Amino acid sequence: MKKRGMSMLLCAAMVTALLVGCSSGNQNTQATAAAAAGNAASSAAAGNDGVYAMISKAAGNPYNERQAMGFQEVCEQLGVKYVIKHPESASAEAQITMVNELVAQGVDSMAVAGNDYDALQPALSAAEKAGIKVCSFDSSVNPDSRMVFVNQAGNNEIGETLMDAILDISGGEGQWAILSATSQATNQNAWIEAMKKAMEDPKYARLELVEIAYGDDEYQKSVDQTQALLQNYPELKVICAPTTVGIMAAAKVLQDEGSACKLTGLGLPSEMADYIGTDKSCPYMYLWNPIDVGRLTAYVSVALVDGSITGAVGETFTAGDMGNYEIVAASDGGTEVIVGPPFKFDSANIDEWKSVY
Ligand code: RAM
Repeated sequence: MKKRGMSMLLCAAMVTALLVGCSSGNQNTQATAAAAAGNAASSAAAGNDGVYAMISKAAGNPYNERQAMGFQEVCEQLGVKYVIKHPESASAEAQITMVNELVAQGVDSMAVAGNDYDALQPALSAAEKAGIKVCSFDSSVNPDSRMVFVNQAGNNEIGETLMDAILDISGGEGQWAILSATSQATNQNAWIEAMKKAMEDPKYARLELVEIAYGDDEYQKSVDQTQALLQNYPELKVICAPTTVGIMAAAKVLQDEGSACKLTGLGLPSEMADYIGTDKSCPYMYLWNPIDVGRLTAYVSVALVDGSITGAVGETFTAGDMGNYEIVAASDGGTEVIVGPPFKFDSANIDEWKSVY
C-alpha cells in the first residue's frame, strides 16, 4: 500500500515535470510530450487534477512568450498542470490542428488567442461538447466559440487612445497609415474598427488614413511594408502600428532612414527603448502588461473548470494577488474580463519599464 502510494506520487511528479518541460520545449517535442502526459495527468494528481492549455497566436513573438510566462507562473503557483502551445505561424489552420490534438488528449480547459474570429468555431465547439472549458485571450474568437474573453483593455479605449496619439504626433493634420498584424487578427481588427469609429469625431477631420498595411506579425514583412508605405506616401506623417512586432520593425526603419514620418502604437518597452522619445522615431506608445494577460487567463481557466464562473455577465472572481474581477458584456455580444487600461510609455519612463517586459 505504502509502496503503491509512493509510486503514484512519483508518477504524478514525473507527469508534472513532463508538462512543465513541454511549455518551453520546441513545438514538436511539446506536442508529443503533451500527448503522452495529457490523459495520464487527469488521473494522477489529487485535488485540482485538471490540465490547462493555452494556445497563442504564434511562436517567435516575445509578446506571446510573456503571456505564456504569466500563464505558467499562475499554474505553478496553483499547483495545476498546463500545456502551452505556440503555432509556427499566425494562422487559424495551425490553431485548429492544436485544438483537435488537445481535445484528443482530454485537457480540461483551453485558452486561445484567435488568429481568426470565426474559423475556429467548429473545432472549439467540439471541444466544449467534449466538456472542455474554452476561453479566448489577447485576440478573441466569436461568442459561440468561447465562454469568456480575457481582453487586455477595452477596444474603444485603445482605439481612442491611439487616435489621440496620432492627432497629437501629426500636429493635427495630414496623412497617416496603419501597419497591422495579420488581416484576420481579431484584436487588431477590433482596434482598427475602434479607431475608425473614433475618427468620426470632427476633431480628427483633417487626418487622412491612406492605407492599412499588414506585416503578419513577421519582422521582415513588417519592415518591407513600412518601406513600401514610405515610398508610396512621401508626405506620410504618422504610422500607427497596433502590434508589438510591427511597431518594432517600423521603429527601426524610420529611425535608420532618419524619416520625418513618426510612429506610435502598441509596443513592448523592452524592444522599443532605443526608439522612444521626441528625437527618436516613436515619441510615445502604449501597452499593458502581457504577463498579467497570461496570469489572468490562468485564473479565468481555473475558475471555469472549478465552476466558480461560467462566463456570464455580472459574475465575479478573485484572481489571486491581481484582485477581484467582474465579467462584463463585450461589444460583440459575448462576454469579457478586462485586464486594465492601456499605459503610456515615453522618454520619461521607458528606462524604468524596459527590463520589466
Ligand atoms: C502583437 C500581437 C498580439 C498583440 C500585441 C499588441 O504581439 O499581435 O496579439 O496583442 O501585438
